[in-house]
Amino acid sequence: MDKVIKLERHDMIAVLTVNSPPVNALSAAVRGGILECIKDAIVDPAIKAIVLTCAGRTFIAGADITEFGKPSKPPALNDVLSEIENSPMPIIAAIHGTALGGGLELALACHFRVATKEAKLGLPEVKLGLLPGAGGTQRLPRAVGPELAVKMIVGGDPIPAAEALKNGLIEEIIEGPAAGGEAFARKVLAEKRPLRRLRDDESKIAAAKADRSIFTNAVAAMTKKSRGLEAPFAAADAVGYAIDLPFDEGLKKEREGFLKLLTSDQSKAQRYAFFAERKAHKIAGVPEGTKSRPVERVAILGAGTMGGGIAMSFANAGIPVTLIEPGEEQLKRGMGIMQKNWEATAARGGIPADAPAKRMALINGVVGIENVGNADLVIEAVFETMAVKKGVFGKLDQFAKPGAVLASNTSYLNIDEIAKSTNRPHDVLGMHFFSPANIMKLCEIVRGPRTAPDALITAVATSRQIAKVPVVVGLCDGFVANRMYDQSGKQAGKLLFEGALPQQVDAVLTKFGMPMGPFVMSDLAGNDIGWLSRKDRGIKSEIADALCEAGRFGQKTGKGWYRYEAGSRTPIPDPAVETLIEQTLARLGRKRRAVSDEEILERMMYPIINEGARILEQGIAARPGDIDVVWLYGFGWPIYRGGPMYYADQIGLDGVLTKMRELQVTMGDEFKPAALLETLVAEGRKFADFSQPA
Ligand code: 3H9
Repeated sequence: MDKVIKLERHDMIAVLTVNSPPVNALSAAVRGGILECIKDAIVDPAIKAIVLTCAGRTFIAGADITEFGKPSKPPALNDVLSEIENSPMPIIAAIHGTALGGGLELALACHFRVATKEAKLGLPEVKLGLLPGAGGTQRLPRAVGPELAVKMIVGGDPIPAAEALKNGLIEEIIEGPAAGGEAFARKVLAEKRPLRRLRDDESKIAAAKADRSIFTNAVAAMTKKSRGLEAPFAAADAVGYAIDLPFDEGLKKEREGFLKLLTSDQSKAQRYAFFAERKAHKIAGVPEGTKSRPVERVAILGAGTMGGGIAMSFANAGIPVTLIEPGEEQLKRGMGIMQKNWEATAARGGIPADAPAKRMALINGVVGIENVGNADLVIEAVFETMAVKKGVFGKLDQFAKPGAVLASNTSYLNIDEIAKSTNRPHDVLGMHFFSPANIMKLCEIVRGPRTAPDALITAVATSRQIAKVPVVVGLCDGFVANRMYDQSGKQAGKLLFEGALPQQVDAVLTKFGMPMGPFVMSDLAGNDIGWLSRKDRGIKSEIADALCEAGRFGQKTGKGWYRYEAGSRTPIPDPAVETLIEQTLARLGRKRRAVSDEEILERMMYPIINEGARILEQGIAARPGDIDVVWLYGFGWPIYRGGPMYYADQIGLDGVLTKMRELQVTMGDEFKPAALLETLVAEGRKFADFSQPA
């Protein structure tokens, strides 16, 4: 206990410090230690107040998630909290870093809370498919009122200390946690402040008791984007108990809701995703002690959709950008689009009114590649052909400063081939952003055979700095994301030849939880892009070609696989598309058949999983979890299904293999099972058991 909890007596103040790196999570040892120290301090006649604080980078960041799913060890967190709340002397939580989940719940059981300026406070349990299980849903509404409580509990995002102060969640902003907490404790004693037990304070929920719409409106606003998820709705119900029931009954109902979610498939998947994202930070083949190169300024080549979005991501994080185009006109257009984008976000209240000007000021738009000289990282986002890329990298070799990391945003091309056009292939790698690049969080960091480890971790660290989720991948056509996505894209096209309609395929995928189906996505991106590329490569796809020949390029032409009302982005199924499909099939002498939703789902998902297995087999991705992170953040895979590899484990690899074999017989070798899939099934293992050979 003395290792994780330290109790110091500063005359009449007991300072209790939790020291359990990395994030002071509430493991059994921490819970037990806090309980024992609090009991010790309370019975000490010299002690008049207790300050509860933490060492290291943060206040308690929540329950210890690694303990979930294992037999529970005493003491229960709720018992620790009721000892704190019922203490006869004031207990003050002195917060720095992040007080999250059980950490904030513990602070809410204290009589007073103070926090440093940069601290954040939140109940993010919904992001793990849970609801706060230690009184958070009952005490937070009593502290800040039901509207903000719903926002924090159902949305899961933390609030900064200033907002916490404004809303009565903390009493004061302090300089440092230990000294500030102690000074505040002395003030409480000097002023003889009465102990504030939130459980007994109903002043902030009184209005919602009289008019429940205050609560229900807040819930309706927060659950709008929670399609398919269980936790936000259960969490909202739990906040409702705070309004409708006496405290102890509410606490009991909260606990029931928490335990139900704890064993749910959704929460298991969400907790898996949490750890998968963190494991993806661990990169093999980087010698211990390798340091990331400093990145103070970046240059981006190309102010088109991708380049502009990437530049916005850097400016959003406060990093200055030199944005380069070969001509004035394209540059002006690119800069104008960024400005408009930010202004639209500011108009919606998403960023402060002065943010667009401040962010634009960080972007220096210039003409000419020779201007890359002062950048520590150069990201090329120019036209996607090898010849163009090689030309650009050849010039970069001439103008970029020594030691600059040279990244290509290519989504398919061979990074090593691109690197050959420089005399510094060790500085070259891929940083593949996803469209729209200012929104999508994934960044595939493509490692070539000659990429230097420090260049690699520089790209990883920099992408984290701009709030992206980096995943290191190896070299192959399309890397992880597009290589897998193309498998389902191919099937989507083929399903039309057999009788499915675009709206049926899309509906199956959105029901599964994907944000949109492939045909809505294609309408959004522009159907002509694929058409032009097919023409270029001499490839035919009769239905998609007929669609484009009819001028149905997608949203931009008001019709594509769907039709769109003027000014609307809502896809409306169009009988004209069904006719077009039927005519094309008749011309090809093919007959439509009924295709079941089940068949659609299997044919869209299993080839993805199979390709994922090949990617692992070939060492292109280090772990199945890395592939899942790619799908979660690159394509909006529903987090409550973990990712395609996790999903495959849940439905059973033997079932996937059997179906792939069946489809191979009827449809051909595109359904040939991956060797790794065969091996895992033969050995009775799952993707979760897979690790790359050392
Ligand atoms: C809860 O509290 C339930 C209660 O209501 C009811 C209970 C009855 N447990 O993210 P990082 C590890 S639910 C165990 O890279 P950062 C993490 O795996 C919980 N481990 O750092 C990583 O390990 P490794 C509610 C945890 O600075 C290391 O710490 N709380 C936990 O970017 C560093 O993590 C949450 O949901 C944990 N709770 O971000 C908060 N948290 O080095 C979850 C982290 O071996 N945590 N680890 O890979 C976070 O959001 C971020 O970790 C935090 C730090 C913002 C704290």
